[in-house]
Amino acid sequence: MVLRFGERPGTLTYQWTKDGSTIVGATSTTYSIASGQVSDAGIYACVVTNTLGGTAASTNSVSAVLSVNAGPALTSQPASRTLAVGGAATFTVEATGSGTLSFQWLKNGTDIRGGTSATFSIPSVQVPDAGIYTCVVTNSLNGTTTSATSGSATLTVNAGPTLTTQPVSQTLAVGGAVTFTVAATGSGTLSYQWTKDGSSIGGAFSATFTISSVQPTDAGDYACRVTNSLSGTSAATSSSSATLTVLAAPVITVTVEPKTATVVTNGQVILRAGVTGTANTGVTWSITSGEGTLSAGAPGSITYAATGSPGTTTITAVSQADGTKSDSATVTVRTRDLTGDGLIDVLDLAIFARAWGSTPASPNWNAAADLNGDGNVDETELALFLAGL
Ligand SMILES: [Ca+2]
Ligand SMILES: [Ca+2]
Repeated sequence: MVLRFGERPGTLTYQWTKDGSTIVGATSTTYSIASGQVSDAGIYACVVTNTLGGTAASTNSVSAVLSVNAGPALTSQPASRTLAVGGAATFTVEATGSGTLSFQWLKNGTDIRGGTSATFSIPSVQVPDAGIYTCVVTNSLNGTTTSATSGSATLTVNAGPTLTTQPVSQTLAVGGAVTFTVAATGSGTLSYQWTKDGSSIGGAFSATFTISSVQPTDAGDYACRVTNSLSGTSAATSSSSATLTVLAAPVITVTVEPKTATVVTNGQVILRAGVTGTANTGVTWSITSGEGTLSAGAPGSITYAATGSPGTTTITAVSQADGTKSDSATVTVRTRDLTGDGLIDVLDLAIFARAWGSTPASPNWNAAADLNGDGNVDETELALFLAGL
């Protein structure tokens, strides 16, 4: 800055003042301040004294006002913060300064396009938004500009855990056990929530989820949502989906042949059980009503002996693979003792003879005499009767 005062006749001396006080040493026509400071602001004037012929006369110059553009001062700094992905970030500076203030936000030292207000906001924070944010505040005064840079504010983004193991799709039969597993890394304590077809599964809060006995209704898409925590924020990452396919259970059937049979007491009949739908075709035979004995035969067959009283006997084969599957045969046991007196003799033969050649439509039909149950009384009955004598 240079102040200059016009020259006058005679011997002139000069004394500069600031705010009315003498500036020591400032006795030239010009007064310079090499590096203006805020404290230099004030009203400057120069007292000029004219000494001519032994007389002195002084004149005060017109005052000059020196304003100093001290630059903006930041009164509030932006604050660092941590947000989960999707959160809203707002950084704010407050500054004072003469003239007009303008703002320019920077991320990692690079101007942010449009970031020209005292407040800079990111409505929905994403991972790439993480970084260091600063604001340069500039004031403009009488053609001068001065800037000040705010402190740094760090934006940390909690992006959620990283899944290192994804659940694997599995296929198994009804009744099997299935376990889905995830592994994840992340800050803080990780928490887990398994979902099936997008809906939360009650109690499924571990890194593994097990179904000990799979049912057809368990089929679906399974995933795990893993949540971490960081500086008071929490963020979740969902695993990929794993499909559980449940194979329909094979239908096990048991078929006993023959379904019905008629034998005379002490006679025998061989029953067979066919099993489908399972590799284990074994059955367990038992007499479920009536009398008689069973003796093992070839695999899948049994020999029933009508060792008891005449009547009806039910023999049942139960699948060893599935105890709910069974089939039965009904055996009618007849006796040669048609009189019921405990003897097989000529009296029984007489009854048998009366029914000889009959069928159920015949007047002389006697079902008890049809010893083999085939609907007539003929030579077969005769042979069976005689065999018992
Ligand atoms: Ca008899
Ligand atoms: Ca017959």
